[in-house]
Amino acid sequence: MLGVAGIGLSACTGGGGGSPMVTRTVDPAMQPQANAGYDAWVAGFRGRAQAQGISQATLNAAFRNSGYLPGVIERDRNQTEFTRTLEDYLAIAASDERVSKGKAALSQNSAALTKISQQYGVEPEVITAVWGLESFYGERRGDISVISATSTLAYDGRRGDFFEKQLIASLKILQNGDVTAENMTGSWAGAMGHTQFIPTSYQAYAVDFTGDGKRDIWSDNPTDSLASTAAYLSRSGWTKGQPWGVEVKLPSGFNTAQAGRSTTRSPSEWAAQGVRDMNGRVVPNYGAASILLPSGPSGPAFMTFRNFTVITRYNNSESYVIGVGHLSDRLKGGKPIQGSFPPDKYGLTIDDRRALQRGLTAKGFDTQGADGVIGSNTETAIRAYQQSVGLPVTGLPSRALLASVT
Ligand SMILES: [Ca+2]
Repeated sequence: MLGVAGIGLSACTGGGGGSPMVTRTVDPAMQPQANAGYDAWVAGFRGRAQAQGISQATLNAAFRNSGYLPGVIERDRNQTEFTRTLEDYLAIAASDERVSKGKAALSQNSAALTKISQQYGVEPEVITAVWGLESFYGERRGDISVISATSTLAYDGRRGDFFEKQLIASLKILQNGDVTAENMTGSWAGAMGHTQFIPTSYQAYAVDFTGDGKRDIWSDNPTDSLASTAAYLSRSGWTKGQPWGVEVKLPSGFNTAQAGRSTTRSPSEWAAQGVRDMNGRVVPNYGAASILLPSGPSGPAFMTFRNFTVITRYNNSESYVIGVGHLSDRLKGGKPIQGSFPPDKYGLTIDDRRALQRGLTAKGFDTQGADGVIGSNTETAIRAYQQSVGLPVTGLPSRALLASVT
């Protein structure tokens, strides 16, 4: 969250299948390794930490089993800035599996979620949707030492100031007794627990909802995490009972220059231009609204409201916000997105891509599922297939490839 890659949708997705990621890190690059430069940096850092109120004892406990993680630097360097299309993102964010697991999670935690919702004024489905996107309902919380990860990134320096702040916040959390250094684990970038709070967000928003005196977002019990997420959304201005947005139909000839978050009008002004919901009705007045066309004028259209902006405080990615919003709608029993997405850059629709994945798999080149998202598993299968039939090995989908496997 907050622009730091968590382990939710930013990793272990794509390429079909919903097999849960292994939760135990076996990668040796994610085990502390000797590094003299890092050690010297930590020695200097200890003084700065003490000046900010961190005790010698806390520092000793924190760094006893922590160290430099080369794998963290690797992940930081290899963050490809390619952005998934909204269609691919939603295929993952609101996959059948994520929706059905979310419904199960809602019912398993209904007592806690009801109380949390009453206290903070955020719908259970919205809290659960954040949980689903951030950690697949707790399955992918991350098991990397937060002290190791944040100190490695602070030492590395590419975003040194940011991660030194996260490291200081982590040490304050330890000093406060909320968790031990061994149990303070998270993603490679230091996002922790069921809803992937970075340490400074934890400091600002985490709450103890179970009443045991600890704000415990790390344990299997998600209650404190879910309440902390609700507290965060509430403090960011969430309005219960209002949608994040609704899918709409635009009239032909709609001036798409009005699309985008910077233009807001009342729903009645949009209605006067002919904008309707997917049932042909005027959208109720939920306050100032924008029209978003994330996949261009031929893709689905959304009318978004203030709650959309609230979710951006959690993660300022339009796809993320629509993902949370749409997943929460699905958990409430809502329909999939009804508008059709334009074909991808290869001229393939999601149905074409699914047919391609099924065709490859049937021929013995397993794409690990047929979700219509071309990820590394599908690319590997394409390469192997191309090689086997003597085609140029590109790993890229195409209409010709689809025709040859179906
Ligand atoms: Ca607690």
